[in-house]
Amino acid sequence: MSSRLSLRASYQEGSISQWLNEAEDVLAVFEFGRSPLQSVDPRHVPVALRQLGGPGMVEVWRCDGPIKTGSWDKLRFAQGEQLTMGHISLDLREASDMREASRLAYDILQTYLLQSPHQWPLKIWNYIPGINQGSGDDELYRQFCLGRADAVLIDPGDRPPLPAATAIGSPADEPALQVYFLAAALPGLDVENPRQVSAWRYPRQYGPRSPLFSRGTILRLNGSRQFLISGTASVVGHQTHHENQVANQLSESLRNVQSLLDEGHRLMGDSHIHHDDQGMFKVYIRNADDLDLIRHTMDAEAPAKIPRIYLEGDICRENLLTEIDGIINLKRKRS
Ligand code: 3EB
Repeated sequence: MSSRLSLRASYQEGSISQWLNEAEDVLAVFEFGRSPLQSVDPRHVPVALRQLGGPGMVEVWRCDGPIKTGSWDKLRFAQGEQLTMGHISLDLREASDMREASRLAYDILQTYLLQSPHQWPLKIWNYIPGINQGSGDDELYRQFCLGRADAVLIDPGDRPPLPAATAIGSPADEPALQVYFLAAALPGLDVENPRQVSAWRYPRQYGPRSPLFSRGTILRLNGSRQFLISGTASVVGHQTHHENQVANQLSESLRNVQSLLDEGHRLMGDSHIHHDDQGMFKVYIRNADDLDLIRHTMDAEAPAKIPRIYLEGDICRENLLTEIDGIINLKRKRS
């Protein structure tokens, strides 16, 4: 049986207008190195992080159509038959602080989802200007987590499915907090990483409110399965490993990704599925000078067939130098 992927995500050359105008199944086109405030179409998502090394690629998401687009409060969306992409960018010059902006973004996101046919976020990407500015609990990342927790209504006795997530710092002079997501009619299968403490259970030392995300979710549609991997760093247990050693941090992150994929297989009970075929990685790098070392490590240790791009971005803990996220398409082996 050949199952068609529900989300067809790839890195492509070519201009955004070409992708927006010449293909009918485009759910989103992500452009790097441009302010999110400059979106020209609901399907166009400019991301402030600069792409490092190599030809400028755009990220294209395609799915079964027809694709309907629109806006809802400050959110813009594109809705296919089974999947929705939505994005919000809030001008921080108009907000009192990061906590408030984050709460507002998540309020809008949740209110939108409640009335959407695709109510369940599978993964949320957060790009936060100056993420490490401020010290202790004033750090903008911690303030962002507070605002997110203010908005996200979770009964402490409950264990609702949490979306996967990425939270990365954009340039400090970028005016907009950006949140974008992929959502579907049913929740994904949550996967936690046995090597890592679940982020929502992090101890107090990392901030007043824990980050609310799962380590990964598996999207199951049309017989296809896709693993949406959260931002994965050199965190074992809850602690940063390999401080100041960028290549070792990336190796540890890749071990975490592998462990997460193994756990996903275990949960699905699918011994006949292998996963190194297709997908994409995004590698986030704090210091652009580390690009060569990072690239070398990826070439040596990550599956060669999976395309990757490198983005300049700060990681949510000052002592983390790199992080990786991605989408892995789980393919059935012929039996
Ligand atoms: C970590 O393991 C790294 O706050 O949404 C990764 C993915 C991280 C998502 C988030 C944070 C977030 O804690 C940081």
